[in-house]
Amino acid sequence: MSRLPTSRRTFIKGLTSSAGLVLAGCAETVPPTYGNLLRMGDLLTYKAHRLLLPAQALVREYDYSDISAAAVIGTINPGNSSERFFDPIHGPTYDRLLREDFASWRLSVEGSVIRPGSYSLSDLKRMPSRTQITRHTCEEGWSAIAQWTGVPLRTVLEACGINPSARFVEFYSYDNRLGSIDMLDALHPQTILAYGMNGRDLPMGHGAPLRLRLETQLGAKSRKFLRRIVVLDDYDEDTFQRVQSGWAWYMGI
Ligand SMILES: Nc1nc2c(c(=O)[nH]1)N[C@H]1C(S)=C(S)[C@@H](COP(=O)(O)O)O[C@H]1N2
Ligand SMILES: [Mo]
Repeated sequence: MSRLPTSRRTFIKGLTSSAGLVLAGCAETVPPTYGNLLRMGDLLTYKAHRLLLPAQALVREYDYSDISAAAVIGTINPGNSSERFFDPIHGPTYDRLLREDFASWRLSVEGSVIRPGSYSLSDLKRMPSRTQITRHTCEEGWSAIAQWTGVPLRTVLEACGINPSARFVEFYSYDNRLGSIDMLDALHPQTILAYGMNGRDLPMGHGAPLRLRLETQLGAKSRKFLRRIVVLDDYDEDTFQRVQSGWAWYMGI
């Protein structure tokens, strides 16, 4: 057998060691929304991304001097009943938690995991953290650079022990928004559950007490005001459609 050039060999070796586990779980070349005519855009962007990008390529990180004021968009206060995505059940809970500085707030992690559990903010802050300065790109046409600090989602998922059959992660917020991502993005090193922004606690408008930072996709996928994470073996189109029909599921950038 002919020898591969060194760079090629290293690349393949890297793939089998670090990303092998991830690829084994997600050997899909079509997104889970495949077959739905309204979701044709998902197929194109998903296929292009998954074929062109190495599985765990990092997005660009910036310097302190690049930090800009990030615009607050979407829900600003989930506890305010005049917000567009106000949730009649979880909105009032958020209002109470906000007034007590999130002391009794817990993130629940459930679904296809060996040890479902709930985590306080200090539990999450005790885990290894990651700080990154990245560009947030909103599908509405603006972008901003900010510094985010949090715990890698991967660390939390490993603490709960995801089942080998797990393929998606769903995020529930205190406003009426829901989002899901696949395991490849969930285990990406820059996918973090952020509790800090620009060196301070995450401000309310930007998603206090905890938000997702999903750097590989458009801003809308970085869900704010998290309360619950559910690990899924199968894609749950029904839940997704009910909450937000008309949007692309895969928003890779
Ligand atoms: N729960 C929740 N998450 C959300 C939103 C929202 O309204 N509710 N808006 C999304 C959109 S469209 C964008 S662009 C970003 C905005 O984040 P920012 O307010 O920190 O700039 O949050 C995303 N996450
Ligand atoms: Mo957005």
